[in-house]
Amino acid sequence: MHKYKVLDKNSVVNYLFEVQEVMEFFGEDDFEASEIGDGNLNFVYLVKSIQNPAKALIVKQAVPYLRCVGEEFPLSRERMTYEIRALINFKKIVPNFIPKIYHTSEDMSVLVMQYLDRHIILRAGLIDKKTYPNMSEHISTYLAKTLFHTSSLYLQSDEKRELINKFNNNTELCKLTEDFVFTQAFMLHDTNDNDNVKNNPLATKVFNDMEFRKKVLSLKYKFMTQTDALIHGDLHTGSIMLNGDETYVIDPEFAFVGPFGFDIGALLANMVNNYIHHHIVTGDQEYKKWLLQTIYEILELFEEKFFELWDGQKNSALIVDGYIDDSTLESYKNQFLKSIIRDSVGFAGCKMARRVFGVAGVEEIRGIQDKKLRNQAEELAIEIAREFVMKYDSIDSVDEIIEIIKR
Ligand code: ADP
Ligand code: SR1
Ligand code: MG
Repeated sequence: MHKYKVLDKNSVVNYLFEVQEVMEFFGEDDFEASEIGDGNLNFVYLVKSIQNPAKALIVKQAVPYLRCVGEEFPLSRERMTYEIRALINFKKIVPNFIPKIYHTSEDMSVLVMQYLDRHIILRAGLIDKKTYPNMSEHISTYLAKTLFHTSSLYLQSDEKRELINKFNNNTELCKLTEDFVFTQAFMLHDTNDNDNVKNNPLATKVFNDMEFRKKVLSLKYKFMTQTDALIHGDLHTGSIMLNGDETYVIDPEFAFVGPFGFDIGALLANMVNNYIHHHIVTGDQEYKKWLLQTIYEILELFEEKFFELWDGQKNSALIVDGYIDDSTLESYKNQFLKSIIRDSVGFAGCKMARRVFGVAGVEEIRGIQDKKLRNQAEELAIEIAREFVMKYDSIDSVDEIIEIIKR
């Protein structure tokens, strides 16, 4: 049992001396740490053997504030407890897509995991126009399996409630999403990127768009009340590390039992933001085509795999075998899947739009140096995001989603 203290690159090494799994991993080797975190919330240390630098581990620690703002934005370190729990849960369901875990400590808000040394962050790969032939296959499996196996379509009633009890006090991070994704980015607020908001006609238009805001409320309400499945909660392209062969999902500290469509929507939003980047900045038609094809495949394969899992499950909290005849069940399932895709589109719209003026921008848009191009990218992001949000509840096919992006 450790009393919590914030680690640095020296004290993290001393901490690890007392962790048996880590000492076994490094054996006789000495090791040293450097801080490599680039996320908004936490500190991430790369710990390497001095004698054999290829041997390395990652140590992640949550501190009691928001890293990207500083100590003036307190945020309890309890978020690491949820990240640890989620990783353990997801590891059981999709072991190939979750890094190996060596050590966890809720007391120290520390997680020690496999160093993904041959993998890069998906966002960086997409900016760099890398293609990943296995990505849609892997991510659709990840989504279908994690969502299905943690839902009432698979679990029994008591198991589902137990899952909710374990995750749904992740209050602070859920509130961050309610604020940053569904609220503050669409109104004048001091957390926004206010240098960009001043005298900006697009910001004025967005902040006065009450029809849009009203529709966002319907999605925010779903986020706050729908307990469908254990979701990652922040599945943007910075939470995926991959190469041509392997795909890993990291950083599930926002996990809670929430709406089916939220993770799918997060990924869709960030893929579309990348598409916008290439449309405006690089103009690379081939790459844009690959992005659209990948988005299409992720959504189609997700539906296919989710159906398949459901077809194999005869008894669950929701449906007991024999309750409903086959053709009625089939049409119920079709309607159910359609509603997941619709919600995903709505959430994607909120998640795209929040990246334009809200607190946390994305490299693909906020990182554009040329002011004119950045404005064009922002306009297109808002246009697509708005269409997603306004039309989400009448979307009928994946083709329609692709058409909205292309236009
Ligand atoms: P935050 O919670 O602050 O967003 P992340 O979990 O996203 O932190 O990690 C920040 C960065 O650390 C990632 O973008 C990635 O570069 C690096 N990182 C995190 N986990 C690993 C890992 N297992 N292997 C290699 N790099 C990692
Ligand atoms: C200031 S925290 C902003 C964002 O970072 C995380 O990755 C989540 O997306 C959160 O909304
Ligand atoms: Mg992150």
